[in-house]
Amino acid sequence: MEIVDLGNCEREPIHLLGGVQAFGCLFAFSNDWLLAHVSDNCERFARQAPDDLLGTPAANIFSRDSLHDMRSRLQWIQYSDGGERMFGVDVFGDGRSFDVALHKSEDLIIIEVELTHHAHRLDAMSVVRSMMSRLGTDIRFSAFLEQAARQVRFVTDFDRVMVYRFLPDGSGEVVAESRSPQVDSFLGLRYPSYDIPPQARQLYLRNQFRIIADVDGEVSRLEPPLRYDGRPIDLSLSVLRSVSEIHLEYLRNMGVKASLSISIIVDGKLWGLFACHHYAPKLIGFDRRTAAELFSQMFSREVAKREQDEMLTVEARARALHDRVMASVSVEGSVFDNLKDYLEAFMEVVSCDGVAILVDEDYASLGLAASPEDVKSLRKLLNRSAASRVFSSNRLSTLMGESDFTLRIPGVLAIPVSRRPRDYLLFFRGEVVQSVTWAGKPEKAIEYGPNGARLTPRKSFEAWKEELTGQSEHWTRSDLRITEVLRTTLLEVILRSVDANDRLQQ
Ligand code: BLA
Repeated sequence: MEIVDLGNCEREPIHLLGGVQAFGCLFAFSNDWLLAHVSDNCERFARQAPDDLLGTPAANIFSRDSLHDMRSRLQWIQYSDGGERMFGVDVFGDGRSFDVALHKSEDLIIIEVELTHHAHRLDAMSVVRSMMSRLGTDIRFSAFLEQAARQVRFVTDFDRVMVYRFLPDGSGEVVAESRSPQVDSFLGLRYPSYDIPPQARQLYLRNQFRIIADVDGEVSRLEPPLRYDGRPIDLSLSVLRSVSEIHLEYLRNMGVKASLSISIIVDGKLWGLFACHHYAPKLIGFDRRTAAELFSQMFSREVAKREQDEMLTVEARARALHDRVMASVSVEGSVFDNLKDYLEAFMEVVSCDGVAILVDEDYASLGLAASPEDVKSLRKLLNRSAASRVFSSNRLSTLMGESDFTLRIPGVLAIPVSRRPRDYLLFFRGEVVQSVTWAGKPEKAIEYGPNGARLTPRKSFEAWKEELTGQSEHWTRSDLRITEVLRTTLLEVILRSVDANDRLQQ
């Protein structure tokens, strides 16, 4: 049987493609500032062909002042993983004005230049300041995201700006949008995780801004293509990096001619992207791109703050419950007796359809309830999972098979109360049939070419509806945080109950 390996998406070496988008020029210098590589479009910039430039000192290529600036910027780079930027510089000493990005790639000094966009220059500082002030902090989250999309459209002038948010399974959804009236709405559409492969997500944490000025645009190759040690040049931090052909095909299939994407990073993780589309080639100046990137960084902090505030509110509620329970725990009561009176209170702090307590053979429940037999089979599953860990699932049938029980109660969150045989406080959630609209049927398109089978971007993005059944709402980070607080409550109740000694011995 032929084994088809479809890892081509994951393996695409997007940082080693050896080219830049032709609107800018890349110079790579050795440590002693001799030109080691240059993109083959250099004549338009430095007015000399690659062969004339390679091996020459930077002082023969750049103006004295600009080289002086570059050298001093280089000192800062060692303190960060990013790069430095300079705007409106007369790089070649001939009166033309360029914007410059500077970073290190291993032992190479990389200088990227592009012509300054004079037509729509902007003062990035004041623009970002007013963008932030327009965001508004006391509005609902959805309105806040929409306002952010509007601000990014304001500064980039792209046809469609989306806030694309990653979901726990790696797929993503357009959660906010601002668009020109001429283009369709993508709001609410879902995209599968392999549309943005893992190495791309990894890279987007380090390099937070990507521009594809023209999906059919020219690519300028680096000359020579390989480093002195025979390896390709790592272009991870480049701002002009040419983009994977697979992804260009994806955008062409969508009908998009230019794209921008800006990372939204919350708590060190890629939370989402501002994804921007334009239906004609579009290059916006480096100053505008920088303003949009800076805005995204400040916006990311605001998202983190909102998530943190929500967590604090949730924790405060759980702590209040803790205090209430602890104030009235009876030292004469058993663990079961002490907990069963609080089922209603537990249900108030965790959003759920039912709650139950299972201690030895004693079982009490409130709201949506599992039968004692179902709960015992659930306990078998729970006892097999890691001790003292909170267990959660929003699709129990994947672990226990389909049954009346797992279809009726697909969502379970279980907090272990003791060690062996384990007792549990259980939260249940009923089924929620979710209708998901995918942008195109998310099936993997396999194509057979000279190198065997490979995954290709899908050709149709026509909305495709899927009804997701047999699952409950996801348990969120705040749900899990509350259960952490409740675990401490449970531990203290156990310590104070009459059967404490028995339980601790187990
Ligand atoms: C990269 N895929 C990307 C990027 C986005 C998406 C935003 C970042 C690059 C950019 O700025 O355009 C996907 N774009 C989307 C999504 C929306 C959007 C989901 O606008 C929703 C609105 N893609 C595939 C398949 C493969 C693939 C099957 O569909 C692999 C075979 C690969 N996507 C792929 C690769 C990159 C990518 C390799 C990296 C491109 C690069 O940075 O060089």
